[in-house]
Amino acid sequence: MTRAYVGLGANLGPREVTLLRAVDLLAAAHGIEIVAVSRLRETDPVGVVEQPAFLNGAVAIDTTLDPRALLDVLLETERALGRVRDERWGPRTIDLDLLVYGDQVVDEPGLRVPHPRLAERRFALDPLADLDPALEIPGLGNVAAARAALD
Ligand code: GSY
Repeated sequence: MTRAYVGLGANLGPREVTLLRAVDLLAAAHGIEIVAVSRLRETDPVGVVEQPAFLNGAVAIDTTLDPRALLDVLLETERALGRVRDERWGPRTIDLDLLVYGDQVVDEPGLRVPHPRLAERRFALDPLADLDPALEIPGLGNVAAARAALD
């Protein structure tokens, strides 16, 4: 069993309903147990700024799935909630990012863990701090230090 952390984001449609539905779908997935859900925060868009505000959060899970199988569940959950992958940095009904998977570092086509932009994303680090400020992110230090480095 591995403790992993998944980022939640949405900036189209009924954002909170969609994010909570995503948590329900993950809870129902084989090989995933929900450990805790962070606060959901309204955040300004990063990257393409001319788009609606996001609602962001994160969930801690315990999983028997390997990182690739977990990613497949996240992508399937996005599809079930109506995500269409068109514009890379554009608005989305739901975004599920595999942020951290235990102490593992994965660098494969289509799958990099820890998430390669985690260090620069306050909208991802703040929810992780809700869940476990002492969490060690491989290659980055703990969550509290990563947030302090952003200040
Ligand atoms: O995968 C990240 C999607 N995204 C976000 C987001 O989730 N929150 C904020 N605040 N800005 C973002 N820009 C992108 S792309």
